[in-house]
Amino acid sequence: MRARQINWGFLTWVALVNTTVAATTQSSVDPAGPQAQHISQLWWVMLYLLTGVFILVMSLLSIGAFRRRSKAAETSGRNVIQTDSLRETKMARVVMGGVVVTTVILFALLVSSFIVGRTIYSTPKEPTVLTIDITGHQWWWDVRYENQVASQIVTTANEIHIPVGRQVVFKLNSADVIHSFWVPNLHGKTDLIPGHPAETWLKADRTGVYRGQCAEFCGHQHAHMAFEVVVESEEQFQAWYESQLKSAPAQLTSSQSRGLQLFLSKPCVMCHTIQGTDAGGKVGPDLTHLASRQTIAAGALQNNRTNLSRWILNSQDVKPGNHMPPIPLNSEELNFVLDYLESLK
Ligand code: HEC
Ligand SMILES: [Cu+2]
Repeated sequence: MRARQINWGFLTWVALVNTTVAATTQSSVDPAGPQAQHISQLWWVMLYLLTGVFILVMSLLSIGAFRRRSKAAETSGRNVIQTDSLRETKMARVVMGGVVVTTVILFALLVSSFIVGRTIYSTPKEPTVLTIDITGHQWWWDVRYENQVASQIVTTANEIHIPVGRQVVFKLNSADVIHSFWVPNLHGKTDLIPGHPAETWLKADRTGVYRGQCAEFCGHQHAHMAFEVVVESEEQFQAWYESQLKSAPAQLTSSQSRGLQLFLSKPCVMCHTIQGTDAGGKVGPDLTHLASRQTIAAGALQNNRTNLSRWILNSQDVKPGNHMPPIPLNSEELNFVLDYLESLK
């Protein structure tokens, strides 16, 4: 009775969590782009085929186990030698048949997985109009939209916006160890290897928010190295891009400007960039549009005031081992800094 109650509680919890994060999906079998479509088709083919093989093998095994017992009872005392040689030729045929069928099935799967691999990692078909540079860091993602004009480059972190139906090229690199870029709804994995730039492309067929994550163990906080791909209409994407190009607001309330002064006088300035201010650090994520992002610390926390203050006071509590040290601030200072960070829309 007790166990059952706990289970119901657990199920309710799962249901609640699922409804709160329903807007974001992460699933390889719910494809939202051509490459993920190929991968999920291959997955279903394998599932159906191998389920068939499993059922067949299990049925034959049960028949064999059952038959053997009755046959043994039947043949006891008769001409055992003749029955044995007959049975042997029969067995040899069955085994040969099994080997042939297995080889054919495995070969078919090998060929189809090879074809899918070639197709999804093929060179882009359309001329490239949007290229995004992704740099993996322990344990967050630096995101930079390429542009020939320096003032048109957008830099952000852990949240990638792309327009629906357009091919997007990703250039992947790592600042430290090997990471892997994986958005299951959109594409397979591509590794980020330090000093060895990789390139891949994808295209999303429908709008939505698709969760991605690092898929190569990269140290202590590997599990907290997630990101979101926001697929939106062309207009929404353009509007987002325009807003990301802007520098941090210059018109500040008095508490916000106290916050900025604190940010610039504390170690924060050494590690973070805020466009339009003197902060130009490159160790941590660009904070120019921090308040426009859904999550902080690579998906570890929802982006709200409570979580921001938890993070700033002691990020080591939230994400032990991450590369941001705890910064001592009294509660008045913390409030100023939070007021300022919340203005970075
Ligand atoms: C030694 C470098 C360093 C210092 C100093 C530092 N940070 Fe960070 N900060 C980081 C790194 C690295 C991350 C990413 C951590 C992660 O997600 O693993 C980060 C993440 C953040 C984030 C979350 C950003 C996001 O989009 O996920 C905020 C907000 C932030 N820092 C604010 C501050 C503030 C405010 C200060 C000063 C009080 C500060 N940081 C001082 C390195 C630093
Ligand atoms: Cu990782």
